[in-house]
Amino acid sequence: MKAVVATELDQFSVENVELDPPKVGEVLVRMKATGVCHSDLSMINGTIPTPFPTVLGHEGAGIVEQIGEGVTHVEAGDHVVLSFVPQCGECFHCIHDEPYLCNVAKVDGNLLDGTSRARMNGDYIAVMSFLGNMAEYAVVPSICVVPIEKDVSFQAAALVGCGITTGVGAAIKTARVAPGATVAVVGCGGVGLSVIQGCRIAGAKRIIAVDLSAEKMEMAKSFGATDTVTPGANTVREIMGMTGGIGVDYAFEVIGRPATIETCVKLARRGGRAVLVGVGRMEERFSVNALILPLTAKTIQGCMYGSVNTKTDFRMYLDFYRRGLLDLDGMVSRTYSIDEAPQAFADLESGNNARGVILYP
Ligand code: CND
Ligand code: ZN
Repeated sequence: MKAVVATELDQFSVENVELDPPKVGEVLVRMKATGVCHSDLSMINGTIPTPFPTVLGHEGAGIVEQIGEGVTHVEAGDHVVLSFVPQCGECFHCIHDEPYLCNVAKVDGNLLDGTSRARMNGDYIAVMSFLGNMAEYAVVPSICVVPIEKDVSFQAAALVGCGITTGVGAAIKTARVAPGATVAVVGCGGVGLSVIQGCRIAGAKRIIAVDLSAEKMEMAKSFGATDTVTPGANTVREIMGMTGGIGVDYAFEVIGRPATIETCVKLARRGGRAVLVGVGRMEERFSVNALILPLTAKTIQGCMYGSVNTKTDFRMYLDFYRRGLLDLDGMVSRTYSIDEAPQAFADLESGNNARGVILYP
């Protein structure tokens, strides 16, 4: 089968990869749609460390082709969304209502038993986040597979696998944005635009979008932003001015850069919150002076996967979509064949798309 593989640092290509059949507790999924997220690019460029080669892909939807022994919650023919975090239901975090932090297995490019099902040129290779679903098929842990109803398109469902769940969840689950709140969203790619939609759903009164791209800020408005600010030396002053010198209740950083993280900490009002969604490099540091957090009672909060409970939230977001609360169709700017993956990544890097999605026949 064809798969998009990060072969070495800064290199990726469409490769021929073979898959072993699913073992106990695993599922073979025929992919129908895979979203191209910045985290895929971050695996290629080393922002998120990974062994090479790695089959990319962590946002997608497809059809169950075959189930391994012991799998009972799905069967062949079911439509599913994949989760890039397994949810075991038994570890410390799962039983303490933090399933997005489930630590049933190490994220080392293998499946839960510490081995891979994917082979390239005869050698076993890694897969991204237990999935590696930027491929025609994927063998994944059954606890990463969530069945959905068959009435939604695969390209809409795919976004629920990462961007939508992370972004909307950052607003309504992680930060719990209150009705009437004022928010800033710094970085309006696929995830940031989803944060904007989450803030709109939560009833935020003012949603200030900040992105280098004017096109992205136009998109931001169509998803619910009430104001836009072009980033520059005066971003903080400008937004302070717009909020009567107070700052915003919640400032979401959705890029993963120290400078924009520091901006978000400054933008949060006294008692407000900076929510860090973007994933930066391990070597990078941001700085906050030692006086400011206690005296202003600000909170800096990390957001992992929109604090998702995949068992309930994937279907909740699809329900929001059916009811017209959440725009998924407008998030898909362009679709690609798997052979066009290099173009999809080029468009991600140049910021052309809200989301690009790879479709399979
Ligand atoms: P994408 O590349 O689509 O968007 C990034 C946006 O940031 C683009 O619109 C850029 O124009 C904009 N941008 C870049 N630099 C600046 C700047 N200095 N000032 C203002 N705007 C800027 O990325 P994405 O939306 O797919 O992903 C965004 C981040 O979220 C990325 O770091 C990704 O790894 C992370 C993420 C986190 C999680 C999680 O669970 N926390 C899950 N998925 C993705
Ligand atoms: Zn992602």
